[in-house]
Amino acid sequence: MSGGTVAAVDLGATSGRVILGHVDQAAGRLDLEHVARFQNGPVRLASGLHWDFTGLYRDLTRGLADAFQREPAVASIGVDSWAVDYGLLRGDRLLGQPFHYRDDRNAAAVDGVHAIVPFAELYRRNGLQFLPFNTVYQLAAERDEPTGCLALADSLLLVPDLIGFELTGRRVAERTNASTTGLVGVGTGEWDDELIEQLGLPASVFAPIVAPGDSLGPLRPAVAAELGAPAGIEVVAVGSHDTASAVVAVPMRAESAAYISCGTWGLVGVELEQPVTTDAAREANFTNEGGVDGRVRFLHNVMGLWLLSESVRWWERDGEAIDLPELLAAAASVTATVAVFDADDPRFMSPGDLPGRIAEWCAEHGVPAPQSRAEFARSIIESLAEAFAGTVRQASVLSGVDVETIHVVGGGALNALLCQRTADRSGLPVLAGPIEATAIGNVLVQARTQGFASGPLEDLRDLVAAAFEPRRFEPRAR
Ligand code: LRH
Repeated sequence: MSGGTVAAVDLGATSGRVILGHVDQAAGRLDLEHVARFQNGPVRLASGLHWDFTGLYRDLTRGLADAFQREPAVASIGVDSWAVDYGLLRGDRLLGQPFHYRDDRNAAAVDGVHAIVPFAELYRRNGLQFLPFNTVYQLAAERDEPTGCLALADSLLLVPDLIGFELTGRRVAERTNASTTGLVGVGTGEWDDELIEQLGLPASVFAPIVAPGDSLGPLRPAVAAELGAPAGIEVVAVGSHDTASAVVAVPMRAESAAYISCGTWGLVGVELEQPVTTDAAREANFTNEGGVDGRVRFLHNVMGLWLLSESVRWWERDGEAIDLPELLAAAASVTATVAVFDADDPRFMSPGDLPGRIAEWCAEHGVPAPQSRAEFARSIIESLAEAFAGTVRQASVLSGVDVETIHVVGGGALNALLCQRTADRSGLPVLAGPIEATAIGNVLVQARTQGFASGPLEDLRDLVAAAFEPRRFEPRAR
């Protein structure tokens, strides 16, 4: 076995990137080469909050063209993105820009779905925590809208699968991401046709499920020509749910560790071999999402760095530029006690005046609201650290994993204050990094398909641990 290079397209809610991964497991080599980075974000149209899919596709294909220019010997391409959102197709034609999961059309559909299949029954079948934007609720909204496109569509593809389709012409549903729709059986990993029928959704739009590591086949010739890619380059399904890819690259010992994949969201949980769908897990709103190699991502969504990025966006709305490292330094030197609010409160989900909503939460709960921006930032970090610590404790109790270490991966691993306060509030050491865990997980699954690496996730994680030494935060007295 020798090494080689693959290209990872990793799309987050605020930015996307194209990264080359050079892997040679036998030689202990795993390194990343950043090729392109571009903005992403919601676009508000008359019909609601959408993603600019065509802009994203343009940016990622430009990035891939750059990647092939730098490294003509790229062996394959893998794509991951945020979960739950989809595009509808009629033939090859995309029916409109995909909706953004923060659009509020979903809320109205929730009761209708639960009237047909009560939540407890839904949880037994799909094992998913309640999030108002799970695809199942979005599709119920789409089905009921007079202008909804579901009735026109002959296929539905989640965002990474939609990109895979544009690149190769092949329609598939990658399993880890399909597991976030709410329409996949938690025990079977296959579409739950009975549930789909009960909800009055058209079964024929769902594509065949494939597993991470499966090949989607070569690029369409026109795409290969546009990218300057050699003929025959294939697209490989990775853990196309970004969180599934991130968990692949957590350098942990799963029997004694929890992870926090911290970006826009803080995904806090443990990796299991079997799902936990007990009443207690349902009541704590824990999810059993599909992981790579059939593992289970038993976790809960905490609001994450969205609280900070959306506050900053609000403060910047009149054109003022805020320097994030400066704001975080000011937050670290706040000595006053700041409010610790419930970071899980659904009022923080939609875009807009987040500082105002934090102040409103404080007023309702009789605690003094932060005053300065530094105090707001500190209050957000303390609230996230408290939610992270509490969720790790719950994950441990619900799953039986005796958690000794917490791994923080993703952009949040760069936030030393957040990592330290998570260690302090949990009483456990925090190991921070890698920051690009999602891209690394994407790269490693492709590398295994290409024969540049082999073995179970544990072997891949050994490679990560050696290549990206984590930064350690010891818990201090609070
Ligand atoms: C993180 C994430 C998360 C989902 C949310 C929609 O990027 O994929 O796992 O719950 O976005």
